Parts: sequence; structure tokens; C-alpha cells
Amino acid sequence: LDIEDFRALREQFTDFMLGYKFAIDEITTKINILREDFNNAHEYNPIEHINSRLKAPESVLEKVRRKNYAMNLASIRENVLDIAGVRVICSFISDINKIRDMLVGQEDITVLDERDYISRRKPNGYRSLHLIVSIPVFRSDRVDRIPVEIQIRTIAMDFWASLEHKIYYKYRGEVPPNLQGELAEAAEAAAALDEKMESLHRLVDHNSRPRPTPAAEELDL
Ligand code: 0O2
Repeated sequence: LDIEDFRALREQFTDFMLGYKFAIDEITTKINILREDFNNAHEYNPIEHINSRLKAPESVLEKVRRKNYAMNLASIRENVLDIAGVRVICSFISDINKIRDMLVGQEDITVLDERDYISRRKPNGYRSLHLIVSIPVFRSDRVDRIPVEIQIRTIAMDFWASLEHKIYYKYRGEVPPNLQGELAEAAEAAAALDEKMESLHRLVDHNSRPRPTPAAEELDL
């Protein structure tokens, strides 16, 4: 590989990764629009916050090696579907399907895969709704359909998953059995909290207070 070949390869890879960054921008904009529009229509915001991440090139290549995929861009595009990742954090369990339905109903979004780890949690206690979607990205000279992994979860699910992720990495995947047990208990507690919050939320919805008068609203009371 001489320096010119290396440059060409690097440019191709940068251009390839840029497509995923644009796909994250597109999905994030869609979710922000849903948040604002839903809030306007229902005076209620189903989204706490949104995070996104572009997989590091080293992690992409590590996954290609680990899974024995062919080492070329077409194969990476076809097989590594989590290069672009967007995480939507909701307050309540019922918000998760609302967001899901509003997204998958959009005509430029194609669902490639869906994993419901909420109805069927992972053995370690992990809960989340995962969607792999593809979305068109309009480049200066072409249109590419780019896959994006969307994870939708509650604050409690996210709290648990971020601690579990840290522990998993700390022990390099070999979490001692006692800690696994503690994590499973914490997952139970998080699931119970989600249910409690959901029922409180429903109760508040049914007994909602009358809207403040416009004058009070102006005073931000
Ligand atoms: P990161 O750092 O978040 O990117 P694969 O992607 O093929 O290895 P699979 O089975 O196809 O795995 O995907 P899966 O299990 O549906 O979900 C992959 C992503 O979901 C992970 O990405 C995590 O973000 C999250 N996830 C899945 N299971 C767990 C879990 O048990 N605990 C936690 N904390 N997160 C989980 P990455 O690439 O592992 O990590």
C-alpha cells in the first residue's frame, strides 16, 4: 500500500462514516420534531432526552473481525448495523411505544429489525426496545440508505444499563456471580419502579387539574 493508495482509502472511509453522521442528524431531527409537535398537541412531553453516538472506526473494524465479515465497505454497510446509534430516553414505559409508532409510521423510514427486550428482558435483566431502521441520506452526488440503531428506554432502564455497562467492561465480560445477582435484583427494582411510575402517571392523567387561567400562565404560575 503506497501513500496515494492509503490517502484514497482514508478518504473513502471518511466519506463512508460521514453518511452515518448525517443519518444520526436526520433521525435526531425527526425525534426532536416529534417531541415538539407532541408537546404542542398534547401539552405533554414523552421524551426526556436524546443521545447519539457514532461508532469509533476501531470498534467498527473490531466487530468486522470478531464476526468474520468481509473487510470492505459494502460488507460493513450490510452487516454492521449499529455504526449510527441514537438513544431515546422516556419518562414512562407507555411513551416507548408511542415514540416507536410515530417513527416507524414515517414513509422514509424502513424497519430492518426490531428487538423488544422489554417484553422479553435479557437474562442479565437488560430492558430496552431496539429498532434497526434505514433512512435515505441525500448526499451532494447520490442518495444512500443508511442503517441506524435506535434504542428506546425509560430513565430507570437507562440508569440500570449504564451501570451494568460499566461493570461489564470493568470485569471484561466476566462479571462475578454475586455481582450478577445484585445486578439482577437492581433490574427487578428498576422494573418495579417503572410500573409504579406508570400507574401514578395514569392516575394523574385521569385526575388532571383544570388548566390555569391565561393570566396565571402569563405569570408562569
Ligand atoms: P455500545 O457501546 O452501546 O455500542 P451485536 O451488536 O451484534 O454485538 P446484538 O445482539 O446484535 O449484538 O445487538 P443487541 O444485543 O440487540 O444490542 C446491542 C446494543 O444494545 C449494545 O451495543 C448495547 O448498547 C445495548 N445492549 C444490549 N445488551 C445489553 C446489556 O446486556 N447491557 C447493556 N448495558 N447494554 C446492552 P454495544 O455495541 O454492546 O455497546
